[in-house]
Amino acid sequence: MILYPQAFIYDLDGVITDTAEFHFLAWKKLADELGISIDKQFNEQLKGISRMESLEHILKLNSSLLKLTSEEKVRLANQKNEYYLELVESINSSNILPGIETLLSKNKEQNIKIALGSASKNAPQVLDKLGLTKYFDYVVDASKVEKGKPDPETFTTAADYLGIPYTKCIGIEDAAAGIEAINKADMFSVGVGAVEHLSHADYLVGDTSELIFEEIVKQYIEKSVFL
Ligand code: B16
Ligand code: MG
Repeated sequence: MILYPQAFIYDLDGVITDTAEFHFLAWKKLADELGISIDKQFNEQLKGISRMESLEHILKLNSSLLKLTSEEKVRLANQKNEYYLELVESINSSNILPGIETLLSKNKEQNIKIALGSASKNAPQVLDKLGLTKYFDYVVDASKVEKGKPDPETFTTAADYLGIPYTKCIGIEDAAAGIEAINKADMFSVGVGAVEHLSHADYLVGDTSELIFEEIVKQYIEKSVFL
């Protein structure tokens, strides 16, 4: 029997909108203040992981900072979030990445459920600013899970809420940790980005404008048939 997908679960940063750039700029500002230099290559490992885990990765670059107390670490993470919120303050629907609203409309048209699977505590707020909340049947953000990506919990929590088997879900991600989470959840993974980071995706596109509903479903069905 050919399986037709029943839910699409979207990552937020780097898939729906490019706030990934704002996360980078906010971390860079904090890192500069700590005398640590980070670049975009380093930033790839921060994509999709939680705020505190990202901070720990940055602090590892200067061993003298690893002994900071947990209170000091929380203060630094809050500071980064303030920088981030200043940057996202001005976003609106013009910041939706190409192809995304068409794909969401197609999902609705085909009665496919839509969920968000984001590691960001700011996800509901960002979705609102973009004017996209109306499309989503469920939103999973960092407050709803115990284990972040690459653990599958973000994606399985969304599917469980929607009552849809994992094999009938398609997850879309721009981060290596996110693709790993989708694969571990036994869902079909769609990667957006470069093959050097996302070679483990079931289907890979270069950017969001290439996220064509019919093509994603075709790739999903082909994989299901060969299972
Ligand atoms: P916040 P996603 C992730 O969002 C970002 O990719 C990652 O860089 C960020 O550290 C994480 O959210 C936490 O974000 O500080 O806003 O809670 O890609 O899973 O949508
Ligand atoms: Mg992302």
